[in-house]
Amino acid sequence: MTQVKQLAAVSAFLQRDHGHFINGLSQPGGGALRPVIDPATGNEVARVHDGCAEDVSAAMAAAQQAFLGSWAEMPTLARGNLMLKLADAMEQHREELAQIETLCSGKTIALSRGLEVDQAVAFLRYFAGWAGKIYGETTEISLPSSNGEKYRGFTQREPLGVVVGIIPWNFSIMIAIWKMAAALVCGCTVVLKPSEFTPLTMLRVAQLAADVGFPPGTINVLNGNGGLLGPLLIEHPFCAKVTFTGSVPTGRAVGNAASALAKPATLELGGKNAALFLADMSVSEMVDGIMEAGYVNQGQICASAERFYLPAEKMDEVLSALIQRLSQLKVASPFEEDCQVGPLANKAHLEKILKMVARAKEDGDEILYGGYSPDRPGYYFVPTVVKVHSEDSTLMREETFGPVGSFLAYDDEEKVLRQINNSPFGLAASVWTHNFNKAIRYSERIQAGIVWINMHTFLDPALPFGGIKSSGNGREFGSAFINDYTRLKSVMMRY
Ligand code: TXE
Repeated sequence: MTQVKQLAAVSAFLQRDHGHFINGLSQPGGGALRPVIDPATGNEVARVHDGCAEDVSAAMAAAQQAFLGSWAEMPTLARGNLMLKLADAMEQHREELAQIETLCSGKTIALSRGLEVDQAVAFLRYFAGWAGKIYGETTEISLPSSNGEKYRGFTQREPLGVVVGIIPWNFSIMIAIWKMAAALVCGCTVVLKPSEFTPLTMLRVAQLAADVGFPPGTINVLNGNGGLLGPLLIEHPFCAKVTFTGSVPTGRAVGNAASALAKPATLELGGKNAALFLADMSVSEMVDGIMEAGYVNQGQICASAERFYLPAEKMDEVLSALIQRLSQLKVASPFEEDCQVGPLANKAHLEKILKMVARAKEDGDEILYGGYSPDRPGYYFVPTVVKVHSEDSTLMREETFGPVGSFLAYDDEEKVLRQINNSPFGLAASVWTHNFNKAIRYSERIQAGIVWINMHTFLDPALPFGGIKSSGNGREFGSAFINDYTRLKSVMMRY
């Protein structure tokens, strides 16, 4: 089958001396070199210098200078236009960005193009459209004046300052763009810290941003060890806010570090998202829904479903049709155009999932399909179907962040709603049925930041996204992001 040919631009980019992008320039720095591993082969494809305290200071100083100077002085609409120009440049470099992403994350090339780059471009354009539309309010002053004088008050939204964006490896471009675009359109500047596993894509995007005219310091990228750089960035006096997507334990550490200094933090953490199928759905509709909800990008999407609740009378038929479907997926190099199952994103992640499957077996759950690494190089893992014996199974409570669907049969809809809500997490969920009355009522009762009806994992820039309970706080997208990246100033006058 057609193997994508590596672009000359990608080969040349990989050979460069990589590190950071600070103050409008690629700045490799002198830190230790960390290999970038292609998860499809286990081979090294590039090396990137780790950042240190001096690099943090340089990036934060550049971002602060731009925040107070060039970015603040630029008319709002001109900022939006620059964001649109960056979106155009990313579109022009779509294949190059997609290939770098696939090399670092193992995402299939089709998903890298269509989900990673195209979606990032769409979100960037959406946020650019907010330029000039971020308003305050005027208000009458409520208390009476004593000498006939009058008062008037108004509020205005002010940018917070330098935003530190900490990015995971599952969508190294798209999630970085969510955070960066929201910050920039509000008038903030950014220092982005990509995952150690996917350090390259945002270096390329930052260069494209400089090429289209973003002033030096508005977009900075700092690579290296999150445990070292994260606290240094958050505690830096110029850091006005942190926005994080990633695992629950790291998110808690980030939230604690920020709140200790009274700095706002937007935390988008994982979950154990549920998908509830009501009995009126046909077997093939259920299988389509399960594939959409649980197995896209090998389940490495924070909003993917991992807990599936199926009506008892249809469970076995659905699972055998699902296994049939999964067994037909093409496992291949993610650079093959028709690859449907690529590798997991990194070795540590594969090892974690293998351990969780071993634990499920100890819990007495039935691995009906998959659950192992196929015999080939790289970090491949066969999409897995597990029939769990109880809602207390580890697989019903802890996130695998992989293609591991856990299935529990139910015969009482009231009871299943209680089971769905009996989770420490609340990021996303879905209800699948032709009965719209029930769908709406159940969506109101399910405790999650977003509930889809007859769909799953579809994120739109116009609709706010974020979790409740241990899945985080703050909201991205829609108009809700404005609260997270601006502060309200009140002005009062006498006349
Ligand atoms: O995530 P981390 P990791 C889950 C997934 C995976 C597990 C671990 O199950 O197997 O998390 O992955 C930076 N202060 N998810 O270790 O640690 C780090 O450098 C500040 C789910 O990659 O959460 C990276 O840039 N930052 C998830 C980012 O945090 C720190 C997506 C995320 O890393 C830091 C990714 C610190 N002390 C993994 N320590 C989702 N739900 O979207 C690390 N970092």
